[in-house]
Amino acid sequence: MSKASKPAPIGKFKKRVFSGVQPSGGLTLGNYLGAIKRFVQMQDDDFETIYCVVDLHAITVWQNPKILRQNSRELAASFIASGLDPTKSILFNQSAVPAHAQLGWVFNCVARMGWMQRMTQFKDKAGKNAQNASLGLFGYPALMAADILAYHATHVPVGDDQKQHLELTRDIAIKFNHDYEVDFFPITEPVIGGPAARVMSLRDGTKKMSKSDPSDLSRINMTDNSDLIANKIKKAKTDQHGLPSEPKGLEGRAEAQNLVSIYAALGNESIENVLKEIGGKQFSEFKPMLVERAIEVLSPISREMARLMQDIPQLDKLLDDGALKANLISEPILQKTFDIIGVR
Ligand code: AQP
Repeated sequence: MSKASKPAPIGKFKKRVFSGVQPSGGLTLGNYLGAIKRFVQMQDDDFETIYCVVDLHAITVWQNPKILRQNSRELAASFIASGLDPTKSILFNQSAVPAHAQLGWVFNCVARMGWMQRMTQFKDKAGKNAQNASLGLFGYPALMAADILAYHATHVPVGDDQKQHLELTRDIAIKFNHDYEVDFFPITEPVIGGPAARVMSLRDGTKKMSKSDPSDLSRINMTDNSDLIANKIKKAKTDQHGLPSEPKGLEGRAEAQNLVSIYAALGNESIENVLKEIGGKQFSEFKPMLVERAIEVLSPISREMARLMQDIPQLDKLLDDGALKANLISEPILQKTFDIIGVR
């Protein structure tokens, strides 16, 4: 460590979790199993937990303002309905805490073009029309690094699709610390794993389940009622083989692998255990079991979401209180960053 970093009280990293979800549409089962369910588990471990509705990320693709506001509230409601406790975790809107955008700019100046050009999510989302994509979509990972590092977060629970962005967050922290000869930003640990780290589309087992997929049949939304859930699972793509008794039998069978992984994650079981139970069954027998389990887990969450959405002022207050707390942590880290880089 160099002299520039000498006794910096906020340079001692405590175990702190940060993660966020975009209010870019209704939440999917992929968001729930890959991220939110684990957000809730981590708030009961030995961590300070900070969770964010990342609305500034959502506008990297055009959003209808009225719908964006509605989606942000619905997302906050779904966090709480899934078990996130605002007395244990900090929950807020990204745009309500200025440090995100301000540190995001600093990191735009740390990250390299070559790093950004390697990001597969940009390539997937911009598609063939990359020249027409927003600059924000290209710079998304630098803002994500700011979201995390504005809190000196040490652990970030995310789905497998975000792994590359988290590696970039680590690269940004390392380059910043190196360029300014400090030991200021932590090198964040991704928390990825479990049977549903990447939930796939119900229509194509090689594609991620996503809120923005044009086909509603490709995903289970957290607000789907029991009939819709049953119908989507009934129509989910499968193959002509029965279910194996061991994980090896799922190799090369993307759709079967996906449905079994979802079943395991919903029941907090391992894939091995599930296959001991369902091995030898046909999809016609297994799908009703999956429907029953999905409804059992999702129905209470969607009911609670609907109840929370009845009281918007209360929800808004909760988010505002969260933003005040988030600001108390991130503002001193931003000010110290400005001090290190020689502005203000
Ligand atoms: N299919 C998935 N399986 C497991 N985890 C997933 N996540 C998203 N999809 C899956 C995780 O959910 C968290 C929030 O993601 P996000 O909304 O911020 O962005 P995303 O990854 O781009 O999610 P979507 O649903 O695909 O949104 P759109 O369609 O708007 O781009 C992250 O931790 C993510 O890993």
